Amino acid sequence: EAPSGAGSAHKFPEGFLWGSATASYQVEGAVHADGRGVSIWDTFSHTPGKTFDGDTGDVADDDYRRYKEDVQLMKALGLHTCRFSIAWPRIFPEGTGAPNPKGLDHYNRVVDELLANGIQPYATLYHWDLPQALEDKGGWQSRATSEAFAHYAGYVTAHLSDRVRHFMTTNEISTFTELGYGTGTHAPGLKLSRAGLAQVCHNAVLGQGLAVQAIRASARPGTKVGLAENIIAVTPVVNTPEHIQAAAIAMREENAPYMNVVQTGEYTDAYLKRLGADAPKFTPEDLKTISSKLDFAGINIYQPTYVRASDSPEGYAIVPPPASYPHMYSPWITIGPEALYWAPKLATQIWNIPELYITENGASSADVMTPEGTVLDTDRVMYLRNYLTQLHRGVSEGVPVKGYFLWSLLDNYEWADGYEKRFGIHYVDFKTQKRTPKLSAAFYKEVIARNALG
Ligand code: PNW
Repeated sequence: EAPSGAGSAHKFPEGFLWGSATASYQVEGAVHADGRGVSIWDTFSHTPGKTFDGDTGDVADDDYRRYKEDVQLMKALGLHTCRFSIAWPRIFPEGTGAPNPKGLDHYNRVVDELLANGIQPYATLYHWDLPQALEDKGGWQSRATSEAFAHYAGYVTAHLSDRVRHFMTTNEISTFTELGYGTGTHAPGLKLSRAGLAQVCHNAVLGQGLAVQAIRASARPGTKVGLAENIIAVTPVVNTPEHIQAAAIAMREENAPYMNVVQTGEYTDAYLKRLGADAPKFTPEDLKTISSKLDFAGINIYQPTYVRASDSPEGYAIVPPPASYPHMYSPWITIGPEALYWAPKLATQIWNIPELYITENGASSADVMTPEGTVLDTDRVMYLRNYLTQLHRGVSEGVPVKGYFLWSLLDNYEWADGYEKRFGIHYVDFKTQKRTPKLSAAFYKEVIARNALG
């Protein structure tokens, strides 16, 4: 008799979508192919001292040329869906003006290849590769970029929405604004004043809203529009009503200029008060545009932010992790599986979201290839198993999560961390471009096959 412990534990609902996620600049390479324009990440990564070891996305996973092989990796896993991003500078090399048909052709081929293999494409329109020509005119500091983004979004969706039925406008507005224009650790590497950064955030959420409107105007009827946002995943320190209530307040306030304004059309009083004279300049019309109705929302969740009730005017306090708190290979990925229970639950309740996706979840590991040619990433498997268990807990309580996209299919260009931090469930030898499934790929394949964790 087989030992117990395996079986149908933690079954997900029928039709739950299992996917993987990638982004154009992190996997494509081929930065000069077929008329692609320069993006801010080309400029930034080629600026000495900005990225780990001077790493750039010039070659990355060479997925621009190897996409068929990568679709076969997805098929072998049994994926139902895949999230990928479209490089704006391939479509409009200068950001605006004349489109580049060869750029669009590439994504036509990718979409056709996915569909031919039974994989539903979910496309992100902006995963941080802003055309450099727009940055030269102020980038997200300028409202002209918000308008150019909407135009690009309408153009792409007009051409792909006969086959791509789900689009995400932006990926992680909070990350690309704060790191790109605040700390300067991501492209374009600016350190603006508090007021300057607040205006960048405003222009980015405005661009998101304008893009939603442009997509509604030009895409095939029934095309679903959402976004993928790295919300602060507030998690009550103790599961008692007072701390859960504090986490709900924190969900609004901590995400005030990002997901909260997108969902509600209002900047919170606390946010405006905190910024005072540095608050962004906006009109009531802007707020209506920013909160244009979405069909679904995506949240990227890697780590928890612990919250407790407090006597402060806000009614909550953030609890920072002590130095001993465990994390994955990237120090910022502190391990808190219950974030994948609380964040979807609170987000869907507070913002009344009808359809939610986990558009990214995953982790870096200090992966090494064994002499036998495998990668035994038991830490990533541990991480995924525990986070998915908490996701399951929410789904079985009725939290409307429709699908999960694991970051990432492949080791890839991890922005300022270059190739040092690997997030893939397939190992990539960056000298030969050989892909090898890690232990985590075998784990994920089993989860998908059983639609369950056990
Ligand atoms: C996300 N942080 O980025 C992105 O959407 C991906 O492109 C990226 O590869 C993935 O997560 C893993 O990092 C983030 O410092 C980058 O908090 C940095 C942070 C969060 C998200």
